[in-house]
Amino acid sequence: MTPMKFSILTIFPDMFTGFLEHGIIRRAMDRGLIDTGIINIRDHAAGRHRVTDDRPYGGGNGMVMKPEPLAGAIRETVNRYPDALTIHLTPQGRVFDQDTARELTRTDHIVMICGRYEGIDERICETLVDRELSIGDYVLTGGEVAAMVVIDAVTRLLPGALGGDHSADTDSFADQLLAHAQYTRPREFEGKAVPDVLLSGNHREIDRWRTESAMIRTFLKRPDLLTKRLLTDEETQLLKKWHMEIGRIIKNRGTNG
Ligand code: 9D3
Repeated sequence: MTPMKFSILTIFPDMFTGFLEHGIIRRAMDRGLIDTGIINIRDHAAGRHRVTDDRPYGGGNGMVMKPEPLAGAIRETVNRYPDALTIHLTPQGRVFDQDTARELTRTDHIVMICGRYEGIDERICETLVDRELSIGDYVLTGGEVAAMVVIDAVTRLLPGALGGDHSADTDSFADQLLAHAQYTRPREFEGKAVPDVLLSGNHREIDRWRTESAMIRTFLKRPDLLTKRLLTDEETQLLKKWHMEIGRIIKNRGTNG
């Protein structure tokens, strides 16, 4: 299989070296699941100083990325790979989520444009960009970290990226719940023991405990995730069990008002 390709356009190529050299991303590169190309936008800038930014028309604070170097960098990449999807990382984009990550795994080649300063000249957005993505409602200093987030989330979904059987991970239903609590050795740490059921070897009981742990944690920490999601029979049974237990607590205590 030919690797999924990410071409990254940036004025800070060194920001990506550490990211690409470690862990699952490194392994996905070594295994030929992904390929990355870092294109320095400055290499497409003209003049002795290779300037990539300029003052905004109309005045105001900050600088804007000039269109010519961006157009040069984008066109060089897209001419070579005409089917590439061009994504601009920008606070104006639709917010990237797990569904988008799953969708992007079906793309052969993504060109990522990382802006700096106040952003890029609008004419680039209008003519050379297929899609805009944000990674959330907070202010970053540029698109590079956002590009790494997208590459990270997409790469780990590619078959073979995680090693072992992580097919459950591609199940959209599974990742709408928080993970269950996790423990490793030692059996007792600073006076706190690992739940007995996890040492019992009873895998049906362990699975039930993990489902309940995941449900409780999601209900307490991210109830918004639960209300959006359909429930399995087992999950419905757990909610009914809590509902009954809570009902008993309320009935036995009365009110304080
Ligand atoms: C304070 C500057 N803002 C004025 C309204 C605009 C602005 C310009 C450029 C804010 C942030 C940035 C740099 N951010 C990105 O390039 C970026 C980003 C982000 O800031 N948040 C979430 N996702 C992304 S993707 C790219």
